[in-house]
Amino acid sequence: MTPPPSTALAPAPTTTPELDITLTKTQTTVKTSGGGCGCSSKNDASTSMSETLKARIEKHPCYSEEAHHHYARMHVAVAPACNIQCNYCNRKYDCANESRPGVVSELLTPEEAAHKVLVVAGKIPQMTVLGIAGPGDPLANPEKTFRTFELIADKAPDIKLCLSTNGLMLPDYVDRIKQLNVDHVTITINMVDPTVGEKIYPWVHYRRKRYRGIEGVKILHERQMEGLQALQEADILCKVNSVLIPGINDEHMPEVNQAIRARGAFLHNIMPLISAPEHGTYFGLNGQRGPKPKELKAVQDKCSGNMKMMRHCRQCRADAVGLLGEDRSQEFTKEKFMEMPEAYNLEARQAAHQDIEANKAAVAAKKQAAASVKVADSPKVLVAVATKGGGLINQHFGHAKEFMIYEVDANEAKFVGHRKVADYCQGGYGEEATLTGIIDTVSDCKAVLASKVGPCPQKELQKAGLVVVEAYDVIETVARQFYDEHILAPSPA
Ligand code: CLF
Ligand code: SF4
Repeated sequence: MTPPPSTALAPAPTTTPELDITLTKTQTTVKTSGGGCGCSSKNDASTSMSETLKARIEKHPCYSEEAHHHYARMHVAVAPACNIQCNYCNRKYDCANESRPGVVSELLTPEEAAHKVLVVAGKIPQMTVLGIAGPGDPLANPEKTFRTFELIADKAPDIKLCLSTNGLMLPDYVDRIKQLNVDHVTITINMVDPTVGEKIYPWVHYRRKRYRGIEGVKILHERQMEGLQALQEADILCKVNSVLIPGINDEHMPEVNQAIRARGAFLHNIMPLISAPEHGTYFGLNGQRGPKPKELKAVQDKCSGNMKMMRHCRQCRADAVGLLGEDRSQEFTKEKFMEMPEAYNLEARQAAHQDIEANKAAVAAKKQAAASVKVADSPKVLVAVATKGGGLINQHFGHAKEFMIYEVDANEAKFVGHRKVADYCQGGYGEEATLTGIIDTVSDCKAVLASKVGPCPQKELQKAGLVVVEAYDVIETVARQFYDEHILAPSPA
C-alpha cells in the first residue's frame, strides 16, 4: 500500500516498520453514504488519574487503550498445570481465561523463556510487557512462574512483569508478587454468587483435595475476593477478566462489576465466551453459545459507568508476541528463537521508546483537535477501521484481519471494540464468500475507513449501505470528518 503524498506532521519515524507513522494530511475519498444508527454508550468511568498512575500504565498495552496502538506484549508458556476446571476449557489447549480456545503453545522452561524474552526485546523494542498467562494457571506452577520473572527482572529491568490467574492460590503469593515488582495482575472472576459459579466450574482442587460443585465454587469465590483485596492493599494494579456466558452470567455481570470495584480493581475486561464443538469443551459440546458483539457491548456499556472497561482485549495466546491486534508468535517458535542470539540493549530500547512517545504526542494532538467541538445530543454511529497500529488508518481493506470499531458523534470518536474477520486478500485474490462474511460483521457500521479499498469490495460495501472512506491519517480525525460530512450534513441525494 502506498500512502498519499504526505505533509509530515510527526517527528522522525520509529525504527520499527509497523510503527513508521509519518503522518500525512488528511486525504479522504468518500464513496457513498448510508443512514443513521441508534447505538449508544455511556462514557467509561473517567479519568482523573494521577500522574504516577498514568506512568504505571502508559506502556502497558492491556491496561491502557492508547498504549495498545503503540506498545506490544509477549507471553511465555511456562505454566502447564491448573487447579480448577472451567466449563469453557479443554486442557489439551491453553488457559481459555486469557487465550482463544483451541490454541496450543510450546511449553518452555524458565531459562528457555528468559532467552526468548531477551531475543524478542532486541528485535521488537516496543515490546514492553512480559505476561505469564498459561497454558495452565501460573500460580498452580509457582516455581516456574517466579523463576521466569526473577530471570527477566535481573536481565531486562525495563520490561514490566504481568501475571494472569484464576485467583485460587493468589492470597498465598501476593507478598512474593510484590517482592518481584510484578505491578500488574489479572484475576478471572466470572461470578460472585456461587449458585452462578456452579454452572461454570465443576470442581476445584485446593490444598491437596478436590471439591466438587458448590463447595468448590465457594472456596474459589472466597479466595478470589481475598486475593483482590490483598492486591489492593499491596498497591498492585489489578485487572479483572470476566468471560461473558449468555444465559449463565450475563445478567449477573453488573453484580460482579460492583463487587470488584468495591475491592479496588483498576480495570474490568468483559470478554466473550468463544465456544465451538471442535474445541471439545463442556460448553462447546453442549451447545452453549457465546455472546453476539451487540450483546457484549450492551453488557460492557451497562458496567462502564462504574469503572474503566477494557474493550481492546484480543484473547491472545499463552505464547503471544506483538501488538495486541497482530500475532508474531510464529516468528519466534522454539526451533527458531533457540538459534537466535540475545540482543537486549537498554539504550536502544529507550531511544525507540522516545520515538514512539514523540509519535504518540503528534497523534494525541490531532485527536484532541478532532474532539474539540461540543454539540449536545448528536446521534452516535459506528465506523469500522483498518489499522496496523500507531493510532492511524494505515491498512488496506483487503489485508485487514480485524476491524477496530469506533463510536462517533459530533464531539468525539471513541474506540469501543474490535471484530475479527477472515483475510479477504488470501493469495492476492478476493473471495466472494469472505467478502460477504466481512460485510456481515460490520453491517451495523455506517462507514469503513481504510488506506485503500479495491473496486469490487467498494461496490459491495456501498450496496450494503456503508460509506467507503480512503485515508491515511489519525483515526479520530478522519472519523470525525466523516461524521461532519455524512451524518451532520449529509449531501443531497
Ligand atoms: Fe498478557 Fe494479560 Fe498481562 Fe496483557 S494479555 S497477561 S494483561 S500482558 Fe491483554 Fe491478551 Fe486480553 Fe490478556 S489482550 S488476553 S487482557
Ligand atoms: Fe482452563 Fe484456565 Fe480455567 Fe484452568 S483456569 S481450567 S487452564 S481456563
